Amino acid sequence: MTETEAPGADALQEYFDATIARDQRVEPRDWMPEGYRKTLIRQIAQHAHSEIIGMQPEGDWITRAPSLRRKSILFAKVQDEAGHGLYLYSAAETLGADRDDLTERLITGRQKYSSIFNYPTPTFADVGVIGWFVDGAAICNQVPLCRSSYGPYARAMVRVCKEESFHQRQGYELLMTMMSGTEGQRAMVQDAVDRWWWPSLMMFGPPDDNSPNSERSMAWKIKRHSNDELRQRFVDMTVPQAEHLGVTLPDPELRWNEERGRYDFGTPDYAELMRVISGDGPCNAERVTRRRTAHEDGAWVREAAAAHAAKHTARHTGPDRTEAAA
Ligand code: BYC
Repeated sequence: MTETEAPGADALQEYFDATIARDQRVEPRDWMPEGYRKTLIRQIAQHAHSEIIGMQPEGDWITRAPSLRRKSILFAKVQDEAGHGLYLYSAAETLGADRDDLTERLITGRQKYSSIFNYPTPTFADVGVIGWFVDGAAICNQVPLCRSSYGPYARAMVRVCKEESFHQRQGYELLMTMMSGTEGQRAMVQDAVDRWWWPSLMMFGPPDDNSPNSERSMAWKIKRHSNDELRQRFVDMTVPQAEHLGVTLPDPELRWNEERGRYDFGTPDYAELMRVISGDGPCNAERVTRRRTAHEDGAWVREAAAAHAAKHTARHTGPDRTEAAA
């Protein structure tokens, strides 16, 4: 190929394949196959929506936190999740997605978000268990995404994971405090553990033999490990933490497998996962309605910001300012 000649489709594909094979990053201005772009937009948008909808179950406890310390910790945690959503929407924009369009798809039920946020949070122990299980699962799933092949997504994950680790410890510390409290508090923790364990295992997605996107996403190195492998890592990490805390995980099949050097565990109810993903979970309607209302109520802020930006642009790009002043 001469310097002036534009590379053909085969050469572009070859360059892309070599970038993936060498474990290098694909960047926004690089050529990429349309399927790769679409898969990334799908996953990143779902991930962003999960962070934003994920503010609701815990956010419900901000006004009812039992002390000023717990309130300020929870406030900061929920605010971090908003930040994660914003980095991720920005990463999706680098692929040509439009943020308004993504929001529209979320509030009209055309794009997914994580199943886990469709479960209720009836007690303050849920805040602790979400930090421990849900942020713990997020760490297992997202640390490998720091090595995802798409640069902006991988880089966003670095900070997100640091914050999720902090959130997980926050949740665990809250539960340790409750477990050293009254009988009633200990029962509240065990009840929250019983309710969140199986939905947390479902966060990792359907089993590998029923995961239509995994093979392609792993070949492109968007995903680095399969759903089942990450679920297993989460179980292996969490069982000793449960023992230390003094709670029982609600799975009679859970036991150490000497041969595998890993825990055996029961099968999550994947029919329930599919029901929740398709919109029929305990809180799906409530979560989406609340997000839609917040979006509509915020219309005046977007209009004001757009009017301000237009005024600013006109001031700096309008007719010569010395002429205008004359
Ligand atoms: N919930 O072929 P599969 C957080 C969908 S927020 C809903 O295995 P893939 C936090 C899947 O999208 C963290 N949908 O798909 C925030 C696909 O549907 P489509 C959220 C699910 O993409 C606040 C279909 O089922 N984390 O940490 O290869 C407070 C078939 O699945 C779910 C992320 O978003 C589910 N659980 O793998 C605290 C991580 N599972 O699009 C914490 C990034 C599957 O084909 N995402 N589906 O119609 C991923 O790693 C992957 O997208 C998944 C699924 C592992 C989730």
